[in-house]
Amino acid sequence: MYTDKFEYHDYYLMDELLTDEHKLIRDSVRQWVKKEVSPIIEDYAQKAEFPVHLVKQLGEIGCFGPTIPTEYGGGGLDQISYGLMMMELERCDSGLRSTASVQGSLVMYPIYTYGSKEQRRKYLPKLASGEWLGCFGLTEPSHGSDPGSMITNIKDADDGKHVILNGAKMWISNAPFAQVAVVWAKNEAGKIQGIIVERGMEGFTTPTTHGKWSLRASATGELVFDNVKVPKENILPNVQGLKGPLGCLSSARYGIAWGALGAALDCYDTALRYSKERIQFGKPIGQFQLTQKKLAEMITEITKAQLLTWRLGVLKNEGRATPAQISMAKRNNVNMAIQIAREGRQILGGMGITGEYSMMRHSMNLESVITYEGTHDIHLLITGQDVTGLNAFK
Ligand code: TGC
Ligand code: FAD
Repeated sequence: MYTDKFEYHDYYLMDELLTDEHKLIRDSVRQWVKKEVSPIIEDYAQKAEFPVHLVKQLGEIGCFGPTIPTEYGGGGLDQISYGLMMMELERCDSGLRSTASVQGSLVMYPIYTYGSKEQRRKYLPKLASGEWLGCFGLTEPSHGSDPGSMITNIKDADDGKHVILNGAKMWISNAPFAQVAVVWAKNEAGKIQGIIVERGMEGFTTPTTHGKWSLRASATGELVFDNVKVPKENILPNVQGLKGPLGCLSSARYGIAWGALGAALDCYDTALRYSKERIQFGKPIGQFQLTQKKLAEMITEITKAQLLTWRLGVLKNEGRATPAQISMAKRNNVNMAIQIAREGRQILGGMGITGEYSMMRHSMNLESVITYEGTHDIHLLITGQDVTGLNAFK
């Protein structure tokens, strides 16, 4: 069974940049992960099962919507607190962080930011507590990197009090267990709008996606809408256009930048410890220069990413982080983590491919993380557009 011996690595004394409250939040999530999740996560991943019992606990420890104001059940915390939480969850498993970042950034955030007072009151407290789980439907079978071309649509129904929703979303985290879906669809004028769809509405189904080699402890599914009659009051009133879902992605991608740091730290910590314990040719493998090169490069990349991410958090707290800055951090950190997982697995030799260690699970999970919320190349093109002023997408 995988055991959690994790020790934090802080080469540039970044803890000095955190407040006592930040450290308390980080340490309490770490303790919860160590006690409740680390002992079971490998088993759930091996069985490709979603540990649904953790949803309520994630709510109880404040991981759902930590930056949402307390009057709606959120934590009222700053962006660095949110980031630190995502880092601790993902150092255990990217799927665990996915559950929390979808709920907070992709479901609660749009309801809070674009929703009416009634929508906020109805949904946010239940989502914050984990009583309800939510999902976010943007990607479609034929429209992934280019969500603006979506075909899912809403049409006014006869009585004017409802819309009829048709279409399908694919690759949706949390979908099979979600009570609530924030879905993006085009209205009759061709404008993208957000609409809250509830489980139980006739014509709405959420088939599970099977056969994943990645994010096996996270539930993924489709959202299928076959003439679903949805009350008009479920439309998010305060946004139209692609900037609605992309605004949510800015929040979630920011959380992923922190999350990827967690996965990288866990892989580095595991590889470092193993390199000091494993003896070959009469000495610890950590004494060989080639192993030291790997470890030295890992901690260098982690340290650079820690600084990048912390600065992004400060800018986000000040309301100054741009979508392109967030793209840079998401892209850099996930790529950094995937390289470290791969190098780290090599340090573990054959043991690295087993569930005795978290390395291979991180490695496989990060293949999804480097793809969702905008692929590695899409984020590169966002940076390219930002620095040149020239748009590669159009
Ligand atoms: P474009 O014309 O560039 O932009 C349309 C409008 O949106 C604005 N905008 C943003 N607003 C807020 N935040 C951002 N990050 C924004 N990026 C752009 C933009 O200013 C414009 O506003 P306006 O007022 O002029 O209308 O749009 P485009 O169609 O050319 O697309 C650009 C592109 C390719 C960058 C974008 O579509 C994109 O990011 N594609 C990647 C798709 C993606 O990330 N999908 C993620 C699906 S959700 C998911 O994966 C969840 S996984 C969750 C988990 O398990 O953790
Ligand atoms: P495509 O868009 O078909 O891209 C295929 C390849 O083409 C990629 O390498 C891409 O970089 C490249 N490409 C595309 N356009 C260009 C271009 N202009 N220039 C250069 N290269 C390009 N979506 C949701 O809405 N909600 C969720 O909760 C969610 N959860 C997910 C969970 C998992 C496990 C996974 C794997 C995906 C999830 N997604 C979710 C979907 C995810 O956001 C998409 O997979 C992602 O945006 C890429 O879309 P695609 O898979 O259709 O790939």
